[in-house]
Amino acid sequence: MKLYYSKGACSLSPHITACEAGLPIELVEVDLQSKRTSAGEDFRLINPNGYVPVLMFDDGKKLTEGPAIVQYLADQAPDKKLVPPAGTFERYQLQQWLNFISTEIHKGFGALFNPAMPEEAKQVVTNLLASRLETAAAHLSNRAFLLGDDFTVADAYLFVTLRWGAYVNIDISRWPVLANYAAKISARPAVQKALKEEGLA
Ligand SMILES: N[C@@H](CCC(=O)N[C@@H](CS)C(=O)NCC(=O)O)C(=O)O
Repeated sequence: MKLYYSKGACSLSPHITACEAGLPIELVEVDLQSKRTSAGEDFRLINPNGYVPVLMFDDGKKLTEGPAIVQYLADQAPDKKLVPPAGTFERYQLQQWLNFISTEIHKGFGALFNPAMPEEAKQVVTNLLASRLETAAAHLSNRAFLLGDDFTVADAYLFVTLRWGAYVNIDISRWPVLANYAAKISARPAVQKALKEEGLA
């Protein structure tokens, strides 16, 4: 399996998941500006949308969209309990969080990274994003991880988005709960492995 990724981007979430699951994956770096892989391939032939992550299987099948990829990877190592079993209510709660992170947090940050976004619009997005981070902080105020006592792929994803605060002037330390949560996740050996492999630790 190959994971097409870009340093520190949302593809870090499936990368962390693969490390947590102990699954061997080949990493292929993508330059998101030029849309070329490190091997010089045209990345748009791999994902016409031009974005990471992409999980490519040895038989040529592909999976895109982070929330789908992390669930696929986690399901390959059920003993690691990175996702609740399919069909349980907890699995839908996991999907609720993956969707919330994707649409309310990830895409909020994404807009702030966009150099074409006018300053006034950035302020609107920043305020909305802060209210969504407030929701996550309130939820985490009385539990260790999003689903309770156990780390799941939703935590890997939220952690990745929280790292972006520093780049777009959203100071996560404003929410001590989130800062402590991110520090705890960052210290996990599998997370450190993924960060090192992307040259981020
Ligand atoms: N809907 C996709 C969005 C992925 C996405 O936003 N990827 C960003 C990096 S975090 C990207 O590659 N952006 C480059 C581009 O869109 O040109 C998913 O959830 O996986």
